[in-house]
This record gives sequence, structure tokens and C-alpha cells, in this order.
Amino acid sequence: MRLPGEKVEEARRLLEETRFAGVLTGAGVSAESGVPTFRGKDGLWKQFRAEELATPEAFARDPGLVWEWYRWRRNLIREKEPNPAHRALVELEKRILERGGEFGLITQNVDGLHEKAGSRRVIPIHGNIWEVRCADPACGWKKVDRGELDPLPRCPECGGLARPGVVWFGEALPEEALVEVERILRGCDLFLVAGTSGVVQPAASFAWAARRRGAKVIEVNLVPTPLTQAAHLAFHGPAGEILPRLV
Ligand code: BJW
Ligand code: ZN
Repeated sequence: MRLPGEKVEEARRLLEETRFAGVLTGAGVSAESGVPTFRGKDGLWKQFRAEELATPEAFARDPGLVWEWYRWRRNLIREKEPNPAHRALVELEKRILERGGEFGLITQNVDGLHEKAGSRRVIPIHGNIWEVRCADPACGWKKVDRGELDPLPRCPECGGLARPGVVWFGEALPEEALVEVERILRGCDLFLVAGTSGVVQPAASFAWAARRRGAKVIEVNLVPTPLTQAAHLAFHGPAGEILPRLV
């Protein structure tokens, strides 16, 4: 793929000089590993959109249906491997930490592929698809289980329904993740956004917040998004090709 050489040089220079880089990734970064994205035509499961399944209301109405979607996705993701986009972010982290800089990778992805690739400072803001927890927050039971689950998994502590350990629409993001995000947005001098459609809040506002506080913003996506407006430099193409070229 051809990329404008001047822009590539400029991005490389920013990545080489940064003292504190923040990164935000979305489903597009895992697309080349074979994990379906949420929006666009491959984002559909049966006739449903993510907005109709990833909600507490959907789970309350039909937990079996919601679990069927998650079991399908867990089976699809289980054997998937990180791709060159994940590996480029591992390399970027390594280089920045080696020269005494700071790094934080905020991900909306629940697939665990950044961790599998070897990224160490990962902040999963939408949870983890391998975590199963009690649907009753007062009970608090949870565990990580990568295995095949029952159609309607139950909590071994209280016998109530279990649910996936992810963040649905209308739910708050984990407090400790938000604290870390705030630290990154406040401190970073470079913010790299890759493979997200930039429509789900609050993640969609992170690039703007970083820019307001003086960070340079780089976007990598197949297509322009609402976040392209926030970017000083935008690259359009597959993250698995572009990120290795920039890092
Ligand atoms: C490639 C590529 C390649 C493809 N290379 N690129 C303010 C305004 C309006 C609404 C709200 C607001 N604040 C909150 C809301 C409501 C809501 C929201 O944002 N709704 C909008 C849809 C309007 N947000 C929330 O409810 C959030 N909670 C919240 O704000 O709580 C407040 C609160 C406080 C206190 C108490 C209570 C509440 C929670 C949002 C949770 C989102 N959850 C999901 C599901 C996670 C679990 C699961 O996986 O099942 O997260 S939804 C889904 O969307 C998932 C994703 O992480 C998220 C983002 O999607 P992403 O990653 O951007 O993927 P896609 O598919 O959209 O895009 C892929 C992109 O990649 C595309 O652009 C492609 O072009 C690109 N691409 N291949 C490069 N090879
Ligand atoms: Zn329980």
C-alpha cells in the first residue's frame, strides 16, 4: 500500500520523540486477526446490531440470546492470534519504555489480543470477554474462564444468572480504568487512535481531550471517521500494514 512519504516521516518523528504516548484501539485493530468488528456489514450477528445485544435491558429480556451471541464470539476469538498491528504496538511500548518514557494502551477490545501479543500497560475499558461474573453486583462472584460455557451460565455462589464481564451500553466503565485513562489524557504528548469508529462514548472523546491538553493526535483507520477531525495526521488503510510502517 502506498502512503504519503512526508506524512509517514512526520509520524515517525513524533513517535521517536514522544516522552509519553497514549494509544486508543478499537475493533479494527483485531480485524486482521479475523475478529469481526461491531459496525459495518460484518458487524451483524443474525439480524441484530451490537446496540441491541450489548445492553442490560437485552440481557434482562432474553439472557439466553445474549449469551448465545457471547458464546459464538468466544468460540470465534479463542484461537485467534495477534496480528502485525498488535505487534507494532508492543514494539512501540518497548522502545518508549527503554528510553525512559511513559506509555499507556487504552483498548475498547475485549478479546485480550494486546495482552497475548505482549503489551504490558493495557487498560481494557470495556472489560474482558473471558471473564464471567455474577449478574448481581451485590454478590460479586467472578472468574476468568476461557472454556466452553453452558447456554445459561449460573453463579456458583448465589445460584443467580452469570453474565459476561464486559461493559454494556448504559453501564459505567471500570473506575480504576477511568483513573488511568485520565492520567494518560492529562500527561501524554502524543495520542495514537487506531481502528475505532469513534462513535461510542466516552472513548470517542479521548482524542479530543488529549488534543485540548496539547497532545499531537495520529489516527489510523481504513476510512475517515468523526475522529479524523481531531487528528493532526490521519492514515487511511489497514492497521496491520500502517502501524508497522510508522513504528
Ligand atoms: C479498521 C480495520 C483495519 C476495520 N485497519 N481500521 C454521550 C453522547 C451520546 C451517547 C452517550 C454519551 N455518553 C454515553 C453515551 C451512551 C453510550 C454511547 O456511546 N452510545 C453511542 C452509540 C451513541 N455509551 C455508554 O453507554 C458507555 N457508558 C457510559 O458512558 O456510562 C456512563 C455512566 C456513568 C455512570 C453510571 C452509568 C453510566 C458504555 C459503552 C460500552 C460499549 N460496549 C461495547 C460492547 C462491549 C462488550 C462486547 O464486546 O460485547 O463496546 S459496544 C461496542 O462498541 C464495543 C466496542 O468496544 C465499542 C466501540 O466499537 P469500535 O471498537 O469502534 O468498533 P467498530 O466496529 O465501531 O469500528 C471499527 C473501526 O475499525 C471502523 O472505523 C473501521 O473502519 C475500522 N477498521 N478494519 C484499520 N484492518
Ligand atoms: Zn452470585
